[in-house]
Amino acid sequence: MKNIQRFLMILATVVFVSCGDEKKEQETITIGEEGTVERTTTTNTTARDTAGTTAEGTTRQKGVVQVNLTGNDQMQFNLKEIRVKAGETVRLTLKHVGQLPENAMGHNFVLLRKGTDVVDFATKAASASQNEYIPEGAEQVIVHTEMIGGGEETSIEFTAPEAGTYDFICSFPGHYIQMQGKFIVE
Ligand SMILES: [Cu+2]
Repeated sequence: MKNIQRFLMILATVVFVSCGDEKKEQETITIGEEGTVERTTTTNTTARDTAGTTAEGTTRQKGVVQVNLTGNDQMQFNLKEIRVKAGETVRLTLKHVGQLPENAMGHNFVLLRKGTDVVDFATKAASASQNEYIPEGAEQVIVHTEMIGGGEETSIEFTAPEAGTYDFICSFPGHYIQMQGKFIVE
């Protein structure tokens, strides 16, 4: 009996100590330089990604809008909608958060001109395996990233086109069915 009491007391002490440690950690974060504040904002990204809705996955800094797009092994983009403003500089980072290699589960981001027939384009793209599934000289493509595999990341920078709604897809064969969304320029 006495042993159990002693054990409980020790447990209480451990919990107390770890609480103290946690607090200390928080204080350290708060004290940091201005940059730390930004990092705190970045932490919120996790919540936004989980929500997976509008205008999210984007942050603005010094006139550049950063879009954080991810693709996974289940053929899914994290964003169904990307919103930017006409003429602003867009930096889009595509991160493959899965593990499968490029030849099995490659992902890219392809922004298509207004009025492009997505199915028609994706069908042509599917046969352009020698060119990372971007049809040679395709006029429908405004901009695209390279094709990447699990664990890889790639970025492109471009000027947002005129206002309107554009389609974006992953042009790996068959992926566009799930991996497509709206790129909305306001
Ligand atoms: Cu893909």
